Amino acid sequence: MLLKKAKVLMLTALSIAALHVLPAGQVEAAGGYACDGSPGVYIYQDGHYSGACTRVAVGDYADLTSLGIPNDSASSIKIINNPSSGLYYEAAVYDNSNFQGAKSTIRFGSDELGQDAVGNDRLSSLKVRTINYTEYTGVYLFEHDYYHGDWVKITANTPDLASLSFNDRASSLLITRAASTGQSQYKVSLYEGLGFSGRSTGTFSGDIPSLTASFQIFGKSGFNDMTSSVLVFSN
Ligand SMILES: [Ca+2]
Ligand SMILES: [Ca+2]
Ligand SMILES: [Ca+2]
Repeated sequence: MLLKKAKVLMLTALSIAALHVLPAGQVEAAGGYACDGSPGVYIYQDGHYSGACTRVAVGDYADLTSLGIPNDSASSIKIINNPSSGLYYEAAVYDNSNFQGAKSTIRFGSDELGQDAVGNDRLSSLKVRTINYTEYTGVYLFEHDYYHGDWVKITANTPDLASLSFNDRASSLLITRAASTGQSQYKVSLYEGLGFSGRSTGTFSGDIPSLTASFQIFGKSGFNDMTSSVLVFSN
């Protein structure tokens, strides 16, 4: 009897796992799923990807509670992409229901939502979508350290960041990596002045979690909130 029960349980577990191996072209139904490592957006109740977790599939969710997630409880978000299928996930998260109020757009996860516009324990609605490789790849400049806050993506030389409303705002920087090799796809030089003038960080190809800490050769605040133009080279 016990053995039979165990067998049934095992078969159930197998069929649940099989659900996530979708035939090519078939899209997973919108909704909340177990945090099983499948691609998608993972919403955690606590910071640093801990506490109760729900994986959210592509869809618009005007009220977070429809996913079984308590309102105003989310503290971190992890993104798991599916590079072999060319699918990258983006979560637009809102303070209020019906996609209203403070908004953060997250492509690389947030270990502390309190560092982003939406805030800690504020999340009430969200939209999850996939973006393709072209939309995903680039050099991302972030408003705050450790890839938090507003961001802009650039893929070409940018002589005036004010054109992207990002003059003297960058505090961290992330460069996407090729799915096949894991290598950074771009090299970057940041400049203090417009049109690639003034002091420069020199050329680098790695992520910079803190422009303050990484470039203290320029003084106490490093290269924080100083960047006005950027040269971008293919790597
Ligand atoms: Ca929380
Ligand atoms: Ca809220
Ligand atoms: Ca900043």
